[in-house]
Amino acid sequence: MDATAAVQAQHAGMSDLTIQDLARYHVDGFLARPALVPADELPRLTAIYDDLFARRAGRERGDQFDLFGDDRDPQRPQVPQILNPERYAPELAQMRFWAAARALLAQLFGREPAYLGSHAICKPAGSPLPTPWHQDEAYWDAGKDYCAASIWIPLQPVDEASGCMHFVARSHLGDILPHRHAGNDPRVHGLELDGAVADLAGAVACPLPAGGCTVHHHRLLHYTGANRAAVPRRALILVGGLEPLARLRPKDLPWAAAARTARAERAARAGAA
Ligand SMILES: O=C(O)CCC(=O)C(=O)O
Repeated sequence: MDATAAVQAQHAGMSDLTIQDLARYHVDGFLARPALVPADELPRLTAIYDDLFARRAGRERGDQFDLFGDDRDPQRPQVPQILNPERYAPELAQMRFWAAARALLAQLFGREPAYLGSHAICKPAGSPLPTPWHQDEAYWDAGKDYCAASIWIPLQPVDEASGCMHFVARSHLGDILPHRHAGNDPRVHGLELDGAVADLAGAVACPLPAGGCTVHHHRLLHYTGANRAAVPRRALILVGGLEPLARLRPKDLPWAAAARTARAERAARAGAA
């Protein structure tokens, strides 16, 4: 049995991407799937998620912060985010949806992912803040090349009024575009495209039911809108990929050196990465 067949056999029945799905992902850079989290796991997943934000898990080591504020006041984040929630609730990585995400990535890459982690972004009810257009790779280590994807999972139904994902198909085939810290404020962790550097006119919105997912390539341009709903927009995002490759010359990502975030200060004080 060759390596691809072995991976497929190991995950048999857990991910059912068709050959058309695989082709669409590689051509367009994204997919939308109506179901990833088993319905009977959703209430427990939501309870764990809410508890992590309520107890400010990871704040001291810089893993919980305000994605779009100056992050000084832990009581009033505009859009709270948690990196590595599975570090603070290890049961997340034991749940069936996590295995289903791993199987989906194994099918996409034709190989077992070398890593799988997560982060969580909770947009409060009535939040006017979009997550601006960006590419995930703009946040990552400039010294490495990636083969990675993000699986974005809403824990309640989402549409254009409540902050669903939007993508620019095929934008993953181009370069990393210029980014800056949102609002051009280096105290803000969140990034945005720096100026009108991309054609966003053909962007596609991806409404989803609770527990569905989108899957996007690490270089694809994406955005979520404000949350005009009366309930928080909870999203859990799993990120996995093949072993990153060290580059001879790092990419030029000047916004990374410009960052002056309170999150990074807390991480440094805690001796965390
Ligand atoms: O949930 C959001 O608002 C943004 C998520 C995002 O940018 C991502 O998953 O890469």
